[in-house]
Amino acid sequence: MASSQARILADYRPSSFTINTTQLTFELDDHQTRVTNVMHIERVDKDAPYLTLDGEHLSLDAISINDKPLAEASFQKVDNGLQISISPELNQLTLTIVTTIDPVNNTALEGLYKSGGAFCTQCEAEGFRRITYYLDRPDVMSTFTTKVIANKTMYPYLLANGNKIDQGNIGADKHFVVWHDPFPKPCYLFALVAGDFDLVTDQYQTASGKHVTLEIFVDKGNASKAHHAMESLKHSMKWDENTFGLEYDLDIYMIVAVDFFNMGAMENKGLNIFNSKFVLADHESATDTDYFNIEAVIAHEYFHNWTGNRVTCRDWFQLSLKEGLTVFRDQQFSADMNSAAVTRIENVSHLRAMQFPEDESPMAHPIRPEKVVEMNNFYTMTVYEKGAEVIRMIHTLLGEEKFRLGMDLYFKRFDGMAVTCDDFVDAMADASGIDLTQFKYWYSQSGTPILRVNESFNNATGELTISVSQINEPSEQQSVKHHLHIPIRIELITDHNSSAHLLALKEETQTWRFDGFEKKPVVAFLSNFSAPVKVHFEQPDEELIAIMKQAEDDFNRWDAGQTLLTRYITRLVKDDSYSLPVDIVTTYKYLLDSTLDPALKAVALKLPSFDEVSVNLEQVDPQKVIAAIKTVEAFIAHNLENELLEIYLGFADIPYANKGKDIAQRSLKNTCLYYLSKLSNHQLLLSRQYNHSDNMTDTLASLNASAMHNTGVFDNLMSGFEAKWQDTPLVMDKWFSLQAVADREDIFHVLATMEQHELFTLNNPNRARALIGAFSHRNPKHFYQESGKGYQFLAKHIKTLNKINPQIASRLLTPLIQYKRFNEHHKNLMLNALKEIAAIDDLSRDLKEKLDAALN
Ligand code: 7ML
Ligand code: ZN
Repeated sequence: MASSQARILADYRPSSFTINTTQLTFELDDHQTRVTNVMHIERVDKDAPYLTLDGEHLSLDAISINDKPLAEASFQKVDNGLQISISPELNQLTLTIVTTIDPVNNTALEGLYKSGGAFCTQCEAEGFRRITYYLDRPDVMSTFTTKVIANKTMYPYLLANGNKIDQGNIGADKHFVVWHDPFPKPCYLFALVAGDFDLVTDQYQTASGKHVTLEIFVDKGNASKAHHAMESLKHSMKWDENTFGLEYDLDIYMIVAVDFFNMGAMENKGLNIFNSKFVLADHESATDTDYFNIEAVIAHEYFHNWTGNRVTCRDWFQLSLKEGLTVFRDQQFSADMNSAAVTRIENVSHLRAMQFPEDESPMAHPIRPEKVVEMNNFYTMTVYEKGAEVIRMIHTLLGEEKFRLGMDLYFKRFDGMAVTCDDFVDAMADASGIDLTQFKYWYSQSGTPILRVNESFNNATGELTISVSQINEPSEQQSVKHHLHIPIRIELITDHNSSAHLLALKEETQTWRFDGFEKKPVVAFLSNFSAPVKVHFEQPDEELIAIMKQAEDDFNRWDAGQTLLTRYITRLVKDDSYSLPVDIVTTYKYLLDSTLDPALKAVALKLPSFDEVSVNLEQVDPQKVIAAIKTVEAFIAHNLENELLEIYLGFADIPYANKGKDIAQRSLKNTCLYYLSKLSNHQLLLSRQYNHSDNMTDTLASLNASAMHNTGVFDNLMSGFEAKWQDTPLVMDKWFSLQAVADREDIFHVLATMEQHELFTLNNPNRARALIGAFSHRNPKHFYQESGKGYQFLAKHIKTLNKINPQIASRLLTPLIQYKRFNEHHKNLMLNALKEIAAIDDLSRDLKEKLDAALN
């Protein structure tokens, strides 16, 4: 039984032993893979009598010290590990451990497992302990040599970290390869892959002239879908050289795409392993969003080579050290490679929809958590996305140049080491001369701060006064919260121009004065979303409209529109007879007619999602929120019919191209289609677009609109789609998701049919997410049905997944543990579903931690 002891940040102690070198030999077999692990170990703490190694789901075959088998009395199995007594005079030793593991039955997909026909590994955070007994903690760094032995025909490629140093045959049908990674690393960065693949290769020459071989391994027949990934990799390598002066450090960089993977991808040194959905793309099977995401994930994993691998985390509480920083880096890269404004807008709406609710949930935690039961539960929106916002604030406070000096100093001080978030912030402060002492509270406090803004204008003196208060609500974990150091960008907009300012809020309340105005300027507050906060600012609707039209910063223009729309939706939630003002329509007409980038027009037209609206409400009545959003949607569709149709038809028959301009036009065209197809007289556009489409973006847009508007053609189009794509699982995931998000009365019947579909299996995380994840996150109308059937449906699958794959089960639990924000009726229904899950026996550590927090 998994132990559910919490680990505490304050209890951190360095390891009593180090492992200087690790030699692994894998004799691969479906059910009985033998792992021989030879470690050169050194005692650091002279008084330590025991060496305690981590290990789970292992069967121990042999153990020896300096080639002498250990007597039974000198070691014992303990909870999730092995305790070995080391005689006091033995300060250096060679420990050899042989274990057997069962990759085929490893459905948790942690450690060594089989994905399709290939062996592969996932060790972060604590999966290496399912491969062999080890000091499975990131501050124990070792050089790894890995020998892989397997059948030659079934597994022609045998891969591990580093450089290939030897290979040969063993008997008639086996072969072996030996890999050596010269960079000491924690075991969570270990990787092994064995299988038969198509290989796409390329070359990269670094700024200093080093030649690097680039290899991408994909399932047979998929080589033509790996080119975008390869281009993205080369762009990432160049970008990191140009932006941070960081070059790649090994002779070879390998990426393997696998179908069974819990997360997006993994940065194992020299051998990244990817969920195939973040590698494979061609325009017939992948959308513009898929292309964007592949580029971002390839970049993210590549950037980890410096922020994560060369400098790693001291302990898992410091996860945001590498993840927040690497997400910030991949966001900056994406902004440089695509529309910077649209990229930023999408990052922010993602944060608001996903991280803000998490920060109000029973699992709320600071970006550097202080208490962890199951580490897998902390790969969160908070650690990643809020973590990236915290790095971005440092970037804002320091400016581009000093931020670069800080990064340089960080690598100079800590290359090859396992360090803390404090170490990072100290490097930033020391390099820039800027005091970040108060800023560090961003690492230790959970919750979304609220900024309350007041303004006043003195007509006689022409002076504008802005005062800002910060509210950091106490939470269960933290009863007292400190004031934070918050960078606030603003724009002051007059009839003639706009000026930008950066304010640093450090006190509870501060006031700033600006003079020289003839009449009151309009304040666009929190330009570019300069801090991850909520803003309470009673700004007149007309001023929001002025910002939408006139602000210099594109983010501000979008954000003012979202604030206005959220207001309309909220008014409708309170009073469904509220009659919507036409201002928004007039403004949209103005914007649509302007020369604004079509991609920005598209995001401006997109309404805030159910989650974005709900997170700003005291108590959520979900059906009212959904009805209000639909009312605004219909209002826009009716009042902008002609404009939307004109734009739509203008872009309708442009052949596919993969350029920024084309992507932007498709985005606007499909937003228009979405609105137009709400009107019965334009629903024919859906099957017309579906039938004429030469790319997946347009195909999916027509199907999605058809699903959301409950149109008569949906089932028919979906059958055609299934017939065409039934042999391409990644595309069928889109089909499963469309089935799951449809607005139809028989949705639970549809879901039940999908579970029976021959391609559907809960064992594959992508399939599980495509159906169950999509239903619970992207079909609020039916997930939050008054009947509670949505919660029951989710609970049923979580119970099944608890045994198959606890990590995926735990991720899917997210909407249920946010029950506190909902009205009594829904709260009770969700609580019942949670209690039902909590009642099963053999509850995984992952689920138990969250349920304990939610039901406390
Ligand atoms: C974030 C990852 C994990 C978990 C990937 C697993 C990773 C840990 C791994 C941004 C882009 C792509 C993937 C992820 C992500 C949750 C999210 N180290 O590299 O962070
Ligand atoms: Zn990462």
